[in-house]
Amino acid sequence: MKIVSTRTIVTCPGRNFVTVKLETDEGVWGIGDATLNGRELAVATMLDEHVLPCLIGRDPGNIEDIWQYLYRGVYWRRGAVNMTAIAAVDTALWDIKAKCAGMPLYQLLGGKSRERVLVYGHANGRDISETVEEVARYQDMGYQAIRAQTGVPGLESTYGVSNSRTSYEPADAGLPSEHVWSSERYLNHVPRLFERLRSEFGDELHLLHDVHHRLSPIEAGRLGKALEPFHLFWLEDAVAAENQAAFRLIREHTTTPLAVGEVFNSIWDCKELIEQQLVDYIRASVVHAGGISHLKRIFDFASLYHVRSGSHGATDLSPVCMGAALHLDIAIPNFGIQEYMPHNEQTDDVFPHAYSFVNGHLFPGETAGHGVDIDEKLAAKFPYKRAYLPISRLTDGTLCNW
Ligand code: CS2
Ligand code: MG
Repeated sequence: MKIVSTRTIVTCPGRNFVTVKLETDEGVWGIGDATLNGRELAVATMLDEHVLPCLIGRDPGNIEDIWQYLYRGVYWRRGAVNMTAIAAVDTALWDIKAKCAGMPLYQLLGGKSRERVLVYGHANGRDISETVEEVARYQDMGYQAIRAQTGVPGLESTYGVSNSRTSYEPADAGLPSEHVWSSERYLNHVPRLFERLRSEFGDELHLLHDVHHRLSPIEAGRLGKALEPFHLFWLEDAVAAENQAAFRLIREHTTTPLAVGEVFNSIWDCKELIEQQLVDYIRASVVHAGGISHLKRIFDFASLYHVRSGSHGATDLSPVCMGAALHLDIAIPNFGIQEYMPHNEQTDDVFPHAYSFVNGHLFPGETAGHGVDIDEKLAAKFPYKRAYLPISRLTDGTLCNW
C-alpha cells in the first residue's frame, strides 16, 4: 500500500480547524487533527510546504518510521507547530492502519482497559451564584466531574468565563484582545467558590479548576492549601511549566492534586515532572504532542510513576483529536480523565463521528479506525477566519500569562 495523495483542509464552522487527509492507492484514507489555536495557518503551511510532500510513495503502515523521519528529519526538533504537524500525520496513519485491520483503533493499542471514558465538563459563571447554577445544570446532564470557573469581583473578565452565558471560546478577535488580571483578587475569591460548591453539592462530585498558568509557585502553593478542605480532583496549570522544578515548591505546600501539560508537545516538556512525581495528571493531547505514537509514549512513561492521563479536550481541538484520544483513553492502564467540551452543531456536521456521550462518560464507538471523518464539501462552506487568543496584563500594564 502507498500514500498517493495528501492535503490539508482548513475550515471554520464557528472556529478554525485544520485537518490532514492522506489517501492510499488502495482507496483507504485517514485523517488527523492539525489545529493550533491562533496559529492554524502556520501548521497548514508547515504541512503543505514541508511535511506532506515527503509522504508520497511511502507505506502508510510504517507509522513509527514515518514519525522518526518527520521528528529527526526536520533537524529543528520539537515546538508546537512542528509537533502538531507530525501529530496530524501520525493520527491519519493510525486511522488507516486500523481501517485496514477492520478494527476500532483501541484494538491496536492493547484493547480495552475499561468500558467507558470518564469525562469532565466546563461550568462557568460571571459570579459564584451563576457558577453554582451551571454546575447543577451539568450535573443534571449526567456529568460526574465538572470544572468550575467563576468571574472575579473587580475584574472585567477572567479565563474560562464567557460574558454571554454561551460556551467559552477564547479565540475571540482578529487581533489579540487585552484583558486585565489580578492574582491577589483571584486568590482571595476562588476558595469561596469551592466552599460554596461543596456545601451545595456534597463530597461525591469531582470538582476541577484551571488556573491557566497565572500564578507564581508560592501563590499556587497558597491556593492549593486553601482548596484542600474542598478536595478538588485537580488544580490545573497552577503555574507556567517551562520551569518544571517550580512544581516542587507547590508540592511542598499542598496535597491538592496537580494537572499540567495541555501546552506540552513532547515528553521532554514533562520528563522531570513525571520522574519526580511533581504532578498527578499529564494533560498532553493527541493533536499537540506528536500524535497517538508520542502521546502513548508519554502516558506509558507516566504509568511508571503513578501519574495519570488527563488529556486536553477544549473546542479548539477538533472532533478528530477527540475521537483519536478516546481510543487511547480506553486502552491505557493509567487513564485519569478526559476533558470534554462538546463542539457546536456545525462542527459536528463537518466532522461526523462515532463517539458518544452517556451519563458522564464518552465511548469511542466500534467503527474501524478512530471513527471520525470530514465532510469536505461542507467544510469548504466555512472559510478560514483569522482569530487570536487574548493576552493579559496586570493592573499596572505588565504583560502576564493569559
Ligand atoms: C483550557 C483551554 O480547556 C482548557 O483547559 O486551558 O480552553 C485553553 O485555554 C484553549 O485550549 C487555548 O486554545
Ligand atoms: Mg487548561
